[in-house]
Amino acid sequence: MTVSRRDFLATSGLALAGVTQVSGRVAAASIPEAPIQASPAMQPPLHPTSGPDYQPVVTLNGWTLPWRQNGDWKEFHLVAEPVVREIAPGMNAHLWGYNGQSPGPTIEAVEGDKVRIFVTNKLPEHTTIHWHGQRLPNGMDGVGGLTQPQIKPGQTYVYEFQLRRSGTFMYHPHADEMLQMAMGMMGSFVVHPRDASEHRVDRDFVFLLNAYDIEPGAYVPKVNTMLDFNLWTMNSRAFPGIDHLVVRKDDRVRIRFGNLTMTNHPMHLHGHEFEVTCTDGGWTRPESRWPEVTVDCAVGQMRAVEFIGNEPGDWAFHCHKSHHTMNAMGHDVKTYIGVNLASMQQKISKVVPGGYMPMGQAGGADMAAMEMPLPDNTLPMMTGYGQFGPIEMGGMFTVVKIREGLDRNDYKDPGWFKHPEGTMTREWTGELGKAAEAARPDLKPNVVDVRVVKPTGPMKH
Ligand SMILES: [Cu+2]
Repeated sequence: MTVSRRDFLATSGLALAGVTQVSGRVAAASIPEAPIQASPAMQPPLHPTSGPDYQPVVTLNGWTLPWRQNGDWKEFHLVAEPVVREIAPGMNAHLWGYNGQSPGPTIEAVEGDKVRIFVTNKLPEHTTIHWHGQRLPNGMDGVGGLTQPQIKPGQTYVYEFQLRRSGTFMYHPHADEMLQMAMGMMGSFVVHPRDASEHRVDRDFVFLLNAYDIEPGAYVPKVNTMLDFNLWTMNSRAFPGIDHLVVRKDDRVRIRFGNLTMTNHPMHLHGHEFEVTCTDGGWTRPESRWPEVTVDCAVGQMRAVEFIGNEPGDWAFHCHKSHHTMNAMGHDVKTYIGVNLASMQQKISKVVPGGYMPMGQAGGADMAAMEMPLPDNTLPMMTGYGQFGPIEMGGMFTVVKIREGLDRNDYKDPGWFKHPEGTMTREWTGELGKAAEAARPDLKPNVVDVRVVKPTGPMKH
């Protein structure tokens, strides 16, 4: 649901405050409406109603910014402002973003278009927007201090440039950049080829990889964290909150993603091989492509991968760093695999009042199914159920759902895959053979017994 800013403000009892200042040739009266998006759900693609045809992108848990045509110019209006973003059901984060969401809306236009983008700053500090990957006049590049003065709170600036290349781009602040990106300020920017037959696909998905450090029970990210983030997100959503990518069997699919975290993400697709067809530097030459099932996306890079979705099923699509498919967790938890916890628990319980419950003796899977009491506004470390039980994932994980018989541009969740007879793994209940049945004393786990000593005096360092 897209609501106009005026409607939203009216219903929420707020009023537009402050004077907007527009630099340049455009009078304040002619500023286009800045629509806002109240929902974190994927909005239907925005098909062009004028100009060249193209297959519009769908933004995971996001939306495309409506524009208006004003003479030669396609006009957009971004409002930088504090937002509340649902990271997944059960957890809201207090972020900064654009037009009601973090990330901001996807900007979508056509090669050769002249775009005029108004940027209104409703943050408590100054900002700018840098148009990552675009060829443009230097003064439109959005680097605060270097190519423009920062946009002060209450001011509106206007950026004007012609889109010289089609491809996959993004936008983000270049002012107090570390803090503003750690707070969620970013968005995708897709430029379609003028000739709709070039680089044509049937489904075109886009999202940004981002990360937050929000302590369990808190709402605001810690903005000075450098590496040890605890929420690894796709478009500020963590599994199981991330939209599934619904694909009609035999569709040509493009997935575009950019990385604005502080580390790289090897993005891995199950069941299909793909080719990297586009980066934020432009389309790759066909002779430079090779098949992959994982592609690393370094910090500040974008990758678009393409494949034919011809294997029906529920295919996992995720970052292959296993810590990035976890939600908030403590990283200094001891490893107890192989430790005799029953005896340790008994011994510790004697010295710790209130009892002690160790976990993880047989591994960590028990933690996915365990209902542990959590602080309010906290996601379980790994969660989300499939049709066969807990998926034991969090973070940067979602599912590509390939189905026969969908309509073109139908992105509705088709439910879980119904596996055809005889195509699923199953428990073997027949003969095991000697090797599997025989005991292997040489492989007996080396169980460690723990000695617990009650401290008797002040700790010495
Ligand atoms: Cu990752």
